[in-house]
Amino acid sequence: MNVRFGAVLMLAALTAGPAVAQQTLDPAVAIRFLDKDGDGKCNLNEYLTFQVTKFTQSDVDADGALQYGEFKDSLQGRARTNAQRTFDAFNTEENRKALTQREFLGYHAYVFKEYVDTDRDGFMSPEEWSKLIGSLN
Ligand SMILES: [Ca+2]
Ligand SMILES: [Ca+2]
Ligand SMILES: [Ca+2]
Repeated sequence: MNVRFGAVLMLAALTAGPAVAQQTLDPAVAIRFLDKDGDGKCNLNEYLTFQVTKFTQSDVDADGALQYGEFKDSLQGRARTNAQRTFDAFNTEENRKALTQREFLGYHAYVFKEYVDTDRDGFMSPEEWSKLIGSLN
């Protein structure tokens, strides 16, 4: 999968409203992009691999951690509204001024389990992807 497609996916997933995302990106295509081990499904690790990319993109000053503003900018919709509470809850390690990558991934593992994988089978299905995109609006 090329870099340009990744960028399109990222934009569709993270910045577009549901209507735009549905026009530009088939959920099955999104899952295929995230599916690194080729089993046709997106598990937690594959989801977190995607979030590592997002962490790097969101770390604007490239100091290896997300300051509150950087973290907030990485979120959409309701998650963004709750950014301060999330930041405080997951900011538990020694660096208290910013989220380390481990803390950031801890947050997204929580999101995957609580909000993405709604049928709790351990994978994000195309349907669950669609719901996630819809909820970002
Ligand atoms: Ca997979
Ligand atoms: Ca930073
Ligand atoms: Ca699932």
